[in-house]
Amino acid sequence: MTRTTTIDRADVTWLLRRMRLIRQASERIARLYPTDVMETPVHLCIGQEAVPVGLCRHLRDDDKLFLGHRTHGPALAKGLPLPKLMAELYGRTTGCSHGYGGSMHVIDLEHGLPGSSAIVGGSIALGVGAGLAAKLTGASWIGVSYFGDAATNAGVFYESLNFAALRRLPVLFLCEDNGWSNVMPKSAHSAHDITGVAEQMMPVLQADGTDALSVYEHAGHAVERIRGGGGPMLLHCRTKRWMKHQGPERCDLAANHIDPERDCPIVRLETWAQRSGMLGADECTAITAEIEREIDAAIAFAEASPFPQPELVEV
Ligand SMILES: Cc1ncc(C[n+]2csc(CCOP(=O)(O)OP(=O)(O)O)c2C)c(N)n1
Repeated sequence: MTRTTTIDRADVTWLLRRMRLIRQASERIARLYPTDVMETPVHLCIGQEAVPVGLCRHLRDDDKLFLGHRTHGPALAKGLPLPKLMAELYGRTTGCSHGYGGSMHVIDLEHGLPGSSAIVGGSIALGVGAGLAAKLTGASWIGVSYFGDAATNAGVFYESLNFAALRRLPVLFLCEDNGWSNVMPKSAHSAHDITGVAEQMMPVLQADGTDALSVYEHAGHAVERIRGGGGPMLLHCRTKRWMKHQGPERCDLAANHIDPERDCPIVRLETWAQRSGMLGADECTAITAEIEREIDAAIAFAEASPFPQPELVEV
């Protein structure tokens, strides 16, 4: 692969801002969750922020991104406004799914989020459908199927890759590989090599999913090629899950070989941005403070919003 993706100050600021939004919102959710104000299970993505932001910097609003159960990071990276996510978690009518969906079912058509699936692997064929629709109608969007490593054990993974490859559809398969299926390590849940399987059908790129620059660069190549008519690709991003599978608690980081400095995508990007002179330390601090205010406002919005009333349910 040739290294041609360029990155400028606006890109770096965007990547850092969105990662901070995802991290700080997740930390706030984790703090609030035990108080029972949220009407939904939550699958947080602390430590995994580099993957969604590196991808979504290259996506347009009309590109269709299909998610699984761990939605918050990629949905915010794609443009879902934080107040709509918070209101959804609080089960309020102003939420992105009108308070009926919760954390695992986020919809925002304006920002290319047509739906997400709590069924592991359920998002994979949907991205292929979006790619097929683009091809049949002449639309220029691409479909993106976003899934974890365990989803590749489902039969729909193979069927989707096969169909997309046969029809040369504009689809990106994004595997966010955190090495876990709930409490089961990959060695116990999967007998295949994800990239090896995909390589039989399409070009595969591998990015470091703890490094926003690596994901940004590889996703840039993939999206450019797919949009240019090159057919589907798979981007494999190995990353680290800092949280327990579900809920507000962290894993034992040391036991999981996670170093919160070395493996932190935010520390990595901030360090690089400051060393290379792209951003100053004061700018990074200002981003953190701004986002705390955004989170306060999003929570106030959610708290002030009504719950859905029974008469709003259409029969
Ligand atoms: C078809 C199906 N089987 C099992 C489950 C229970 N389940 C929910 S999340 C999960 C693990 C998914 O792991 P992965 O796809 O790698 O995503 P991650 O949670 O690591 O982000 C399982 C087994 C489910 N939701 N759907």
